[in-house]
Amino acid sequence: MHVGKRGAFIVFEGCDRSGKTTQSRHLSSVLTSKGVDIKQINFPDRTTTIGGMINAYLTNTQDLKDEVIHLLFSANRWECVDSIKKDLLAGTTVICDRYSYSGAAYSAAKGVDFDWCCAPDRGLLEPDAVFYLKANLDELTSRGSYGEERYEKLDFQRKVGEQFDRLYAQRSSYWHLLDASKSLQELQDQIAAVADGVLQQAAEQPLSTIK
Ligand code: FDM
Repeated sequence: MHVGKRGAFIVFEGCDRSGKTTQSRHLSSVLTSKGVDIKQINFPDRTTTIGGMINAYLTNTQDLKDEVIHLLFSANRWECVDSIKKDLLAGTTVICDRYSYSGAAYSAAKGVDFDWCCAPDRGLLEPDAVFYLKANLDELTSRGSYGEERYEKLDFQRKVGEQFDRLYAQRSSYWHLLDASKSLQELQDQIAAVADGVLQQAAEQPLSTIK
């Protein structure tokens, strides 16, 4: 049996272009430089068979019913649950770019029932902390136009933002709201300050699952 302290499960969420990828990579390198064992992952994981189906959908080469793609996104997380758990129990901190909450926010933004959207992810590992980069959509578009993928449209991103706000309101105890319009440096400092406490707390707590 492993007797050391477990790693923390840290998730970054937010609309497209809110800076999640930049900030999650930066946190990984800051913690690595402090000697923390880190694994960086992201969802969707497009490298698996299910991930390939998701990629075909996102790049508009295949159409799927809203419910079908929703369940594929969830299955893509379920296929990774054992490896995430193994890493955490071995003491590795897992930093994840998008997770279950993107699943609910993007599908609910299309009009799929919110509770139905949350149901398939019950039982997945619950993060110790979620950094929610809340974007002012008008400011984000000034960073350049959206790309070519299916969801990269301003009106849709607004609806996704409303769903993220709803998720945040229900989970504010472990979600950390960040203003994505702040400078990279300000955000990095804010995240690093919270992360230290998250790692310490996680080490003392058992893993929990999404209810
Ligand atoms: N996305 C991502 C979903 O719609 N559901 C999910 O469960 C996840 C994890 O996929 F538009 C959407 C969010 C985004 C797209 O994400 C691809 P990246 O981060 O741009 O690869």
